Amino acid sequence: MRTRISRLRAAALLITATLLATLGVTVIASPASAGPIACNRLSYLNFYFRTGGDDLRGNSEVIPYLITTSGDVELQHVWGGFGGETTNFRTLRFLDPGASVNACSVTGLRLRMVSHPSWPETTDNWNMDTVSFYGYSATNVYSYHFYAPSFFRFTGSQQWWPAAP
Ligand SMILES: [Ca+2]
Repeated sequence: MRTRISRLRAAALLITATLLATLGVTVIASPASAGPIACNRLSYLNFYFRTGGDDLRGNSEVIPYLITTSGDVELQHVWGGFGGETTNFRTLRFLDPGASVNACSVTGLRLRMVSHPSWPETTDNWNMDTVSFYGYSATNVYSYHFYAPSFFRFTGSQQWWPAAP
């Protein structure tokens, strides 16, 4: 009986340590508020992009990547236009439909803005005030949340968020 209890205690300690390790990785990877809600395979992500004073043109493209413990996984690309001072909603899936990403392996988000100016436009700039997303399983179970409150200005020479160190 005593052995059984100590095994249970050891299992509980292991689970606690694993949870803390998971949370620790999330906190270190990004200043954002982010983390798994449930360890389910993600199927789609509902994104909210808040634009500030400089719009994202209709011919500009945003390429999102989930940062995971086994590398970056590319999502479907997003196109503007996002008007100034608006919030735009997009449901995104993985670019590779066969990609398998568990919510508990996600540690953050990376975005790249690519401008495709048509003459006589110059390169687009975009002020992203906030970005958030909610990840869901194939059976619509809410499994991951991400929120980054930090303002960022994308330009032709600053295409990546977070900015390269
Ligand atoms: Ca713009």
